[in-house]
Amino acid sequence: MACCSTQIEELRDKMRSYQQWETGKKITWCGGCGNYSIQNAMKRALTLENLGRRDVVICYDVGCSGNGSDKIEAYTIHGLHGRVLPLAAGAAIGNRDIKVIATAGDGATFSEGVNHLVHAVRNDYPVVFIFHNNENYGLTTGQPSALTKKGVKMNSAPDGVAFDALNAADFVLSLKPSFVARSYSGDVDHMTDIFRAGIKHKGFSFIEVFQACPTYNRETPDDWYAERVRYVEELKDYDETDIWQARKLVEDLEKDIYLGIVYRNPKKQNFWEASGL
Ligand SMILES: Cc1ncc(C[n+]2csc(CCOP(=O)(O)OP(=O)(O)O)c2C)c(N)n1
Repeated sequence: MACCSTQIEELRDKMRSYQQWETGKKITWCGGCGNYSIQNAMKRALTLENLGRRDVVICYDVGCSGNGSDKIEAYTIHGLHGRVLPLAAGAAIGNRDIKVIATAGDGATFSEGVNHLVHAVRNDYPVVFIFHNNENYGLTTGQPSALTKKGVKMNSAPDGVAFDALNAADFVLSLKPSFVARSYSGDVDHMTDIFRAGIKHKGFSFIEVFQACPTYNRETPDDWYAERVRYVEELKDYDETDIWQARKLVEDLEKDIYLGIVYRNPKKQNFWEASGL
């Protein structure tokens, strides 16, 4: 009985600490949008890592993902489109005692802000980057991004996208990062685990979340992902410190889409170590 009541008390504590993130603000995301579960997984990961709302700064880019900025009770900054990474790096460098999380969509990250991504990886800033890949510019109603698949018909590309899509994880791996992981908005438990691993990492954690966008990206809805996602843990002999294995693993974006920690380089010096500051 004593054991039971302790467990219930612990559960209540967890719930109270989970509720600290709630703002009660009106949600503006579409029904079925992956942002609900991504934001929930983020709250769960923070709670399970025993981080409170005054222990984190969450930096939001402009976009549907950015509209999460007032739906979480914490220090949040809603910055300019494509500029979330320098904003987050500044916050992290300005206060070593605070955990910094950045979120942005694929439009912001691979067009307006791709330059910032390159330097965030190179400098290994202590920032957890939750990259929302819904394969389009969602907030402005479905223009193709550099990650929209070739041939897909979008609102401003009615005949289909003419160019090959970039592969986000492979691009980042080519920059010699310290941490690359992938998850999917339909799997909250998996996202929670991956976000927790990213929070624990000392340098720049690049986390790609494949995100359902039922309104504007009808090509890859939840069902499409559900049939294709696989887990790195299922692979025998996978070596997450081998960058060439990692690049091979992330190549396929059509058939077997692997989720998990794809690459980790424990030897890379983070921003503080390399700069000696
Ligand atoms: C410099 C700049 N360019 C364009 C815009 C217009 N704009 C606002 S949100 C948005 C789309 C964002 O798409 P994405 O970054 O993929 O995020 P999502 O909405 O899909 O989450 C655009 C183009 C802007 N606000 N600032």
